[in-house]
Amino acid sequence: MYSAAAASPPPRRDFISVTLSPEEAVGAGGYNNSKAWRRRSCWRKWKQLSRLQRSVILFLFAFLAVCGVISYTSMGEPWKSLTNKSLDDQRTEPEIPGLKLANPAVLPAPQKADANLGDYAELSPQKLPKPPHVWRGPSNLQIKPPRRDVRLKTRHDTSRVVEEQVQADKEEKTEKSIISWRGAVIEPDQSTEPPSSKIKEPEKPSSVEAEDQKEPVPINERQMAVIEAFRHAWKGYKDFAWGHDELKPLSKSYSEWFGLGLTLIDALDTMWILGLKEEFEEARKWVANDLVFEKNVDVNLFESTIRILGGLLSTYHLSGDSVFLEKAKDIGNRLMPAFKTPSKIPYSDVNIGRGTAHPPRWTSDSTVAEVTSIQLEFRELSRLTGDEKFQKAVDEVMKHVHTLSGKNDGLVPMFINTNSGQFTHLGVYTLGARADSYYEYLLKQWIQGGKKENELLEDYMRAIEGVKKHLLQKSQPKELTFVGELAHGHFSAKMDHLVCFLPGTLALGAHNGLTADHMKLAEALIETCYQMYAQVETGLSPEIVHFNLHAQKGHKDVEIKPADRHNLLRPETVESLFYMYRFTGDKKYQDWGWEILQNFNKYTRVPTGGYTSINNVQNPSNPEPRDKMESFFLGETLKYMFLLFSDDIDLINLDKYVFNTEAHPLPIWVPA
Ligand code: DMJ
Repeated sequence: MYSAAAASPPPRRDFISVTLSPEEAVGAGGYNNSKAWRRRSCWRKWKQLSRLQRSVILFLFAFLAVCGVISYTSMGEPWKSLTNKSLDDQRTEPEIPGLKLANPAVLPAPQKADANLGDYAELSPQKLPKPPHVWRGPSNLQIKPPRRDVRLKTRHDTSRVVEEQVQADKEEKTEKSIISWRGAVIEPDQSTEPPSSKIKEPEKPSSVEAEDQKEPVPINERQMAVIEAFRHAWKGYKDFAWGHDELKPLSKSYSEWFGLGLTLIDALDTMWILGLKEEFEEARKWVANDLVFEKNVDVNLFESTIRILGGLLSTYHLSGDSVFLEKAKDIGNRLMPAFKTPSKIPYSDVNIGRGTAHPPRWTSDSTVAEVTSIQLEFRELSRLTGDEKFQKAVDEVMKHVHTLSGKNDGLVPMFINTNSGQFTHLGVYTLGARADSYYEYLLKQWIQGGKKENELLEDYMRAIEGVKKHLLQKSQPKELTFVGELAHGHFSAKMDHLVCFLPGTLALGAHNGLTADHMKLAEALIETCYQMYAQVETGLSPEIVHFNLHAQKGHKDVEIKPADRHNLLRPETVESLFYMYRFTGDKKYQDWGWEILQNFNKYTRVPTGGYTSINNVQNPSNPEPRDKMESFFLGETLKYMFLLFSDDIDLINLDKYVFNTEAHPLPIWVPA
């Protein structure tokens, strides 16, 4: 209300009550005057009140103050976190450029699955089985936890609901901070904590949620061709190498590495995904009855973890059959002596019968990629068994490596000493052999744990910046972006085929909210990896290429040295093609993969069964078969081919599963 009195302040302002908008007050002679005047007026009014009236008002003020304090304590943390968030933004932005997160964690706990393996009909390539969990996967392993109010209405049993409620309340109480990388929110860290010291109830894989039981997407012709290729490979293995590590398809025999049926175990989940029920059943029987780890044999910790432990765990998740979990626990326990070293950096080799471990004969070093690429599997084993020791051992390795000096802008050397725990052979940096999956597992552990373990993300982002700074170059004449190597300050234009995991990993990171730059780099690198096939006479990549940095008449981008022209049926390019197709939908990636499959068929297929590595990708008339089918051809290469040709994003949904480095899908964790 505006009054004439306000226009020129009255001489006895004490007794006049007016309400002014600030503008009015300013227009009427100044806001400060008006404020002072109001203060005095209030004080006089207060004095005029009776004692009782004053007490009542004071009591009301006190009551409101108490309410205010209570509501501040419940609201305070989020506010504090938001403040920390912007501080963190300022602090970290210059150090890790380009990091932008979009999708925070999505993680439920697995529930019980009743695998009814006997239900499938006979399978033929024309008529594939329709197990919904094949096409959808046990997707409730990783579906977003419903909001708490909604959660109560789901079809869980009562005790589960109560457990969830208690857990949710616990989570709310323990929430500490929200950390931000350039404006994106990462939920508070829960999963980095090792599992509680007492043995918990084991987790179980889940049955399929009703809403996930959609009609399967029909298999297309290219997928049929993959199934045919798998069956051909499997025929060779079954006829000549059953229960042994690797098929020698030409000599119709086998080779042993660990003597643990490596190819069979590596191929289990591929058979499940391809819908090869009959083959799967037969292999399952072998696992149940003939797979024995009580053997006086030295195994490589890394290889047996990614192929055997990883293969058993993923097959357990897909099938729900506890025989695979039992075997996984057995091998997991037998590998643990590797961690008994002065530095807790594990030895490379373990005798799984004797329970002893040792480094290779010539050194006390372990390979960096090996000790840092066993984490997804051991962490999952802890989650499933409730036994913290597995996760504790591998987390300790990551934490230690995180703190080590000797890195070059996030790039790691290739060796680490098991006594001192320090990097050795400093100054050599590669994304290829001996370092490759270190980078892959930084990102994938972060995803597995629900995007909360910030040290992993920090190391990953830093490393990719290191790659950009030190290892990226363009070739001539096609200007292909490639990842070279650095040795004591000297750049080498050498790139292993192994490095072709990188485009897929970068794309996966971008899909999980990291910077779009990573996707751009992924697109450039997958083109390069494809050219490593396309520019070669057989259309198959050699093990290693050297890129031309300067244009020379009659020279392509890719040069191959005689010692490097073999092809081991490796998966990395097909793996990255799969990620690229999933995330972009660009059919050229499928077409490139299709070309590669045809060339495998043309140059590596052995008529009597199986596929073979070759010695010379440059000689189409005689590629020189090596007489060996590596287990990863069935475990990885054909699996990624099949997934690449599929248009069903729920066929191993990448928001629910993370692939280990041997292509075994493991669930992304969800808070219980
Ligand atoms: C596989 O055992 C794994 O992919 C590993 O990470 C690298 N080498 C082979 C495949 O090339």
